[in-house]
Amino acid sequence: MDLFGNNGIGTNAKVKLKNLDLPDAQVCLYENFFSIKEANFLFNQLASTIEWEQKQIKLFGKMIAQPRLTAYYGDAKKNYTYSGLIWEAKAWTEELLMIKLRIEEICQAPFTSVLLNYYRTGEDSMGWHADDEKELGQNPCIASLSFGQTRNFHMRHKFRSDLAKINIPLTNGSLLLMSGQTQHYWQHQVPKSKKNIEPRINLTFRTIK
Ligand SMILES: O=C(O)CCC(=O)C(=O)O
Ligand SMILES: [Mn+2]
Repeated sequence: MDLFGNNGIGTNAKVKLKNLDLPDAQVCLYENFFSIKEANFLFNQLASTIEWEQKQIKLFGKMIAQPRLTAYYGDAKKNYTYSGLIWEAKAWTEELLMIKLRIEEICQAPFTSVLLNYYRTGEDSMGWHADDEKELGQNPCIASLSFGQTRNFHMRHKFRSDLAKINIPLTNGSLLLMSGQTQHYWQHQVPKSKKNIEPRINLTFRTIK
């Protein structure tokens, strides 16, 4: 499939931007950043070509398997420490580089790496956290792409209990951008779902300083 837009598909010109008006944050959502056809194609490519692993992490002194599969790709030597794990970047694949170029068209951020998550069923999840590791710099721009099953993405303010939790359903082909002070003031999670649901792949592009 031509994902660079030479046939009229694949350009970002018609992508609709929704600015989420959250205090102390800069968050915007591009629904259908990739068309459904492109997103389905990319889901299958990523599911079969990425070297997925289930890592063990230490939680409250005990080693447990992360409730999802993960992978980390990027520029050479742009390693990342996350959940107590040191991630060594695997070399960019063709699809990941193409996706990176499409995102950089609108983000003006030179992404160095991507963290990938594969949620196999509704049992797979990611707990509350902020993407605030020091190697991401002061106010990181995180570009989060979703393929496959829609999953709920929750956000909560770290300090203001008067603000309700936000739910953003992340659909197939959507792009969520978090930048500015978002990671200082807000946490996010992908909760488990009791429904019998299909898999989802999420890519978060990051810039390691
Ligand atoms: O799967 C998602 O939408 C969130 C992923 C995430 O927060 C992360 O990789 O840090
Ligand atoms: Mn995150």
